[in-house]
Amino acid sequence: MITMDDIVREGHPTLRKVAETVEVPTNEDIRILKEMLEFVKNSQDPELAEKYSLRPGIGLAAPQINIPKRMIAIHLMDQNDKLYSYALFNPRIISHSVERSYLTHGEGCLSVDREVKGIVPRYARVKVKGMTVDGEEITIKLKGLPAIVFQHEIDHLNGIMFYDHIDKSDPFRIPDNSIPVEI
Ligand code: LHY
Ligand code: NI
Repeated sequence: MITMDDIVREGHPTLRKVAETVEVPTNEDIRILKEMLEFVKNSQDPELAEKYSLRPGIGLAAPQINIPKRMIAIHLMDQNDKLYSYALFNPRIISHSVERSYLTHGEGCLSVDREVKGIVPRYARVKVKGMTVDGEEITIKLKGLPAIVFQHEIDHLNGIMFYDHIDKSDPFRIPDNSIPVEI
C-alpha cells in the first residue's frame, strides 16, 4: 500500500516535470492508479490514518509518488453529500468558466510540509475528460471544492504547485469575479 513514505516532497524534481500521457495503460499502471485511490480513501479513515500515520487527503497525483505519468485519484464528498470518487488517466480540462473561485483558507499539498498562506485563484467550474481504470472515457462537470481539487491535481501533472498561483506582491488579493469556497 502507498504511505506517506512514498510521497515525494517539494524540491523533488519529479514535481516540476510535465508528466507523460498514458497512451495505453499497462496492468501495472492500472494497479498503481487503483492504489492511489485506495491511499486517498485510507487517509480519510481515522483508524487507518492513525495506524499508518497518513495525512488526511482528498486527492493525489502520480508525480507525488515519483511516477511521472498523467494519473490522478480524487475522493471527496461535497456540501450536499455527493461523492466524487475518481481514478483517471490523462485528465484534462476541456472547458472552464470565466468566473473564478478560491478556498477561503488557502490550499495545502501532501508534498508540502509547511503552511503557505495566500489565495489560490481557480476556475469556478470546469469540465474534465479522462479515462477510468476500466478504459472508459468520461466527462465530469465540477464546481465548488471538487472543481478546485481537480485543478490542483491536474496542475501536478504539469509541474505546477498551488503556490505558483499566489500573487507574490499581494498574497491575499481576491481575484476579480470570484466565488469564495469554504471547506
Ligand atoms: N492533496 C491535497 C489534499 O489535502 C489536495 C488539496 C487540494 C487540498 C486543494 C486542499 C486544496 O488532499 C494534494 O496535495 N494532492 O496533490
Ligand atoms: Ni498537491
